Amino acid sequence: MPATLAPPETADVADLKDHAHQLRRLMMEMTRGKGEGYLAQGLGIADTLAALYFHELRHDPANPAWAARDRFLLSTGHYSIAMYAVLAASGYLDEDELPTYGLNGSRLPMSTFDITPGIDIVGGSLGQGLGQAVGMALGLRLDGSPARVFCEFSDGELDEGSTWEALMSGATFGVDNLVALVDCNGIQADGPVTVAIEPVADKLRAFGWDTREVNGNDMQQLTDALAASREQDGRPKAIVLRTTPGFGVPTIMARPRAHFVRVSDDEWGDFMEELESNR
Ligand SMILES: Cc1ncc(C[n+]2csc(CCOP(=O)(O)OP(=O)(O)O)c2C)c(N)n1
Repeated sequence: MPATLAPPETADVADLKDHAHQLRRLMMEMTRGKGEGYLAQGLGIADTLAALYFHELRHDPANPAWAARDRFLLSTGHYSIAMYAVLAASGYLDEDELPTYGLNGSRLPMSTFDITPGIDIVGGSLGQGLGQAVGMALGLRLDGSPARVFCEFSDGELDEGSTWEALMSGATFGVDNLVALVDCNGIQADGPVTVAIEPVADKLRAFGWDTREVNGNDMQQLTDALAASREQDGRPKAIVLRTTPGFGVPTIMARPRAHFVRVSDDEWGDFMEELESNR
């Protein structure tokens, strides 16, 4: 990845889909090691991370401290499995380290921590990421940096007042170098979302954010929305991602409670086959 902030060329959607598939494979293998993990959310957000790390983000894994790099902040710390997959696939981590996911003493804890190369914020306490992203975007702008900040947060984090405070401050400060990626996968810890968060996109627009809504498992829609988010018009950007937990593995997609997935040894072969036949 050249150290440049020139706008990326047109997205190679087929190539990005291959990257997303590879991320899903890595996540399956990671969960296999421990027999459990936050796999469903990871499979759901894989397309977004592939679109970011292999297309939209200006970053350089060989020079991770590059000051002008775009930042990606994962607010939903338990989506860590997806981060480790994309950090390994893009060269920040060694793939050999991935099987340590969630094990004692590992640099890859089940919820993100700043001990992991490529992870910028601690994410275990939900509802904190967007506020940090607004501050970071503001700081970069004050420094005259061309870098942008991308911040994922979940529909569960829309239950948190701190997220709405951050939405208001982002609009107040007009941080158009910030893109919020709102993962609306429809589930929280105990099953479907029951808090009245909808209509999410309309609410974000009412809060002053330039908002798009996409199928978060459709690479073309994702890359189009990311391209549109480059506009510098004084408004922060938001993309509402409608993702499917377990995407790519129908048996996991069909689980009514997919927040934390346990898979027994004899199920793995079938799951991997499902993943390969659904690419
Ligand atoms: C501030 C805070 N409150 C509660 C929790 C406990 N918790 C962990 S995951 C989770 C579910 C959140 O739902 P969502 O973020 O939508 O995640 P998903 O179910 O899609 O994985 C909760 C409540 C937490 N980590 N942080």
